[in-house]
Amino acid sequence: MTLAEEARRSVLDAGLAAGLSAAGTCTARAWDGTRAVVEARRRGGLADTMAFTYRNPVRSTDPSRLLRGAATLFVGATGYAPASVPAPEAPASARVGWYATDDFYAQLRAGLDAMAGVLRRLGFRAVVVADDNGLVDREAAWRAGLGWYGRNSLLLSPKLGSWTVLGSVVTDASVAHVAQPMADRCGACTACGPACPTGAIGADRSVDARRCLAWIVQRPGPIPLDLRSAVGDRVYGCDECQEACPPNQAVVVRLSRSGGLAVGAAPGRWIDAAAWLLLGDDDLAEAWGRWYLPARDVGIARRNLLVVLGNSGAASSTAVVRAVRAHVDHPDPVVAEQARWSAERLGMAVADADAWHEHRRSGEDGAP
Ligand code: B12
Ligand code: SF4
Ligand code: SF4
Repeated sequence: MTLAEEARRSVLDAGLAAGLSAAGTCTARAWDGTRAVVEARRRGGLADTMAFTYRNPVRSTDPSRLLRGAATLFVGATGYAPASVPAPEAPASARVGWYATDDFYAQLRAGLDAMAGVLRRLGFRAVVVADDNGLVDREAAWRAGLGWYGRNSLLLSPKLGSWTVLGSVVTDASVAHVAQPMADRCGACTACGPACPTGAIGADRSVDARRCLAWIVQRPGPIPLDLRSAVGDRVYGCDECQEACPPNQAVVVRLSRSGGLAVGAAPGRWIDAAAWLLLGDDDLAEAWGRWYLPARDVGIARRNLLVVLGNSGAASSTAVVRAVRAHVDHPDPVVAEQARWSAERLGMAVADADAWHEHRRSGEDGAP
């Protein structure tokens, strides 16, 4: 059944009123070209050990796998452009990717749920999908005319930049409106490539996850030795290829002037890495909260916090030294090895750390 244009608009308006910054529609036919790209990236090793949309490319590029009789995607984007940039406070502050400084996905889901609600009230079926393994979100957004594919592979909207999280409602309602996918607007710009600290961006607009810090800090196991310095102060996410992007910078300037679209919750940008490391496992898992943590393994969080301390140069901070020392004999070998690397980088002799642990075991005060 076809949805009249007025009803299509009312669905989009419901999403915009409930948390979306932009919304549009496209047909729900399978994206064979996208499937071929996902498979080629996986074959070429660019997906590393990631599952996500790579687990089942046939499913993640065909909306009818999510809803039989799928006809249309109502696609939404929620903006999170950082309107202000707070300064770090702790001697070793760890930086959080802008997209994770607040729960922007909750806002996105609220908008998508609102669109799904209207569709269901009109008698249609509707399934919400956002940032899971079900669908390649960017392809839906591109086809719905919400933005163009930047050279850094991100979906860039003229109004919001790439500071967006994306999702869709798959429905069996048909619409007559045909969106025009947006043509490339990067033009001659190539700023994101050299801005990437690890050279992860390919000439074909691909990102090699094996070198992308956003994946390196999520991936289980030790952080590859040759990438540890490049991780710098990042504990979760990486924004370099977005911050270097001129259209993104223009969005930030516009927002900070207008005060509109308040986003980028300032307190979420930095965390005190040493203080978090000294938390017990349950408290650390709670502090990590909604951020992705494979198998809820809090050792990955400790590993990231330790690499940040190792890169901090803050060897004169008692809290930093104490936090590193407390992990050199950690039962998780990945954590212990990372702590030893960080101790060495800070100029703390590991033997010294061992001696400290001996003291601690024999009941003396553990403070350095
Ligand atoms: C796996 C994944 C990652 C991986 C790999 C990233 C990648 N580039 O593939 C890692 C962990 C590295 C990652 C990092 C980040 N991610 Co991520 N990630 C995903 C996930 C789960 C799947 C992406 C996917 O399927 N990739 C498969 C490949 C094939 O897709 P692709 O690179 O987009 O390929 C297309 C383009 O290359 C395009 N293309 C190529 N050449 C050409 C030429 C022309 C002319 C055209 C038109 C198109 C085109 O066609 C390809 C097929 O569609 C999605 C969520 C989802 N379910 O979709 C989020 C998602 C892509 N990530 C997101 C975010 C926010 C990030 C980070 C910014 C987070 C951060 N701050 O750390 C970084 C950015 C890194 C970067 N430069 O991409 C957002 C992106 C929003 C946006 N505006 O684009 C998404 C959509 C999550 C969401 N639902 O909001 N991510
Ligand atoms: S997120 Fe960081 S590491 Fe990944 S491609 Fe962008 S700049 Fe490079
Ligand atoms: S930095 Fe330039 S090339 Fe890269 S995505 Fe932004 S506009 Fe495109």
